[in-house]
Amino acid sequence: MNRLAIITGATSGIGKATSVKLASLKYNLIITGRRESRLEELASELEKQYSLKVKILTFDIRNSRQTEEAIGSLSGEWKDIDVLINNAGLAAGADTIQEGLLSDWEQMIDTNIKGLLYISKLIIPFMIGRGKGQIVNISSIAGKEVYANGNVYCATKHAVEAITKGMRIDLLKHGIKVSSVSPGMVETEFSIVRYHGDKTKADEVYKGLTPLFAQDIADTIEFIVTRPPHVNINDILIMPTAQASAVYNHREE
Ligand code: NDP
Ligand code: 8X3
Repeated sequence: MNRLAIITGATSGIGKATSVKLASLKYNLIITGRRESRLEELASELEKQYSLKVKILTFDIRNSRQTEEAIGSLSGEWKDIDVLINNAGLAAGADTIQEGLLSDWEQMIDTNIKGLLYISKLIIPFMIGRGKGQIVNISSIAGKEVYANGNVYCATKHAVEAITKGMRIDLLKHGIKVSSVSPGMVETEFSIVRYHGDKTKADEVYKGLTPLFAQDIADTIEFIVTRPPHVNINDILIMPTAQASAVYNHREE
């Protein structure tokens, strides 16, 4: 029987690449995000290519009611979720603490922390009921270091680190594995979103170096979910070769 994974933020970047990777591993999928047409397109591609079942759930993860309705709509075998990939997230803005916008802060806190908690709280009971499951939280180098103008984004990813550790402790007796993946720079829509659609600023982030690609993180997730039952990968910190820390990069002129 196929395993089942739910991936948040599957419309783009790491979530989309992970959906394709898990489809290639013969998982049935529940893919989520706000951009429905992208979810529909991905679902139909994956169903065609891998002959598996894909369900799409379109909702804003910042909204607890929408999240409850979406997960509440799952019935029968769609509740038998083996793997939850908590990926939906963003950085909004790159301003000093004194110049940052409240709206950016709220968006990051509501998505990266509260959204991750809302969906986890709804999925964990299914896993406890089955006495097994695996949660992979997408954190960041920003969950381990704080860099200039990273303030609130870094705080949200530090929170993801603490939540991951807390989940691992509380879910220990239920046989549920909990991991995190903490990437450095990955070229996705992340920087376009961070700079509110300014493509020129976004391109500057990756100028003169080869960043990670979404596929690299999907490969890392593949490693995590294919370990044998007695092995849990707690955390993987993965960077481009041209990045040594949140602040040290090597750029070719
Ligand atoms: P993308 O912008 O390419 O993808 C972000 C995904 O999150 C989209 O599918 C988006 O879907 C979803 N999302 C954002 N807000 C919401 C919301 N309110 N409700 C539902 N879904 C939402 O960025 P990445 O793939 O790079 O980011 C994925 C994760 O990786 C994030 O948690 C990010 O913090 C983390 N990360 C990224 C790094 C990078 O350098 N790119 C490095 C380290 C960590 P939609 O807009 O359709 O709702
Ligand atoms: C995204 C990577 O370096 O912008 O989490 O914090 S970074």
